[in-house]
Amino acid sequence: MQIIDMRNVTLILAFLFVSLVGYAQEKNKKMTFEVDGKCEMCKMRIEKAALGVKGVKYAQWDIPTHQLSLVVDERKTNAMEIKSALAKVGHDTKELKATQEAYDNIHPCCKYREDDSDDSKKHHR
Ligand SMILES: [Cu+2]
Repeated sequence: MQIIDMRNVTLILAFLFVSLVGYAQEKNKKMTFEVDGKCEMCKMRIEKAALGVKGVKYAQWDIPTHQLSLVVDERKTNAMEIKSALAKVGHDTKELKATQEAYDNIHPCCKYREDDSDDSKKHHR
């Protein structure tokens, strides 16, 4: 039996440290957040905008729940960057609202803001 060399211990510790740092910045980090939208067109626009951000590997927006599920490389991007890309194409998130100009550019059927306001009156005849 050999006594463990201190250099090996140092190597092991260094390896553990690197793994921990690697863990904090995940290559395939899953995240989910809410994005405002309404329909199939919104879905395409939201997913396209998210995937257009460098480091986003997977994006799927669910129409009924408004949840955007992502897989991102945390070393390349972060949630805020993705949210600003979404705001640019006219979609709101809790932290970041699209400008009126960006919102005006989305298709009329996608006007989710009006839909969220009390539209019960509009439907009364
Ligand atoms: Cu839409």
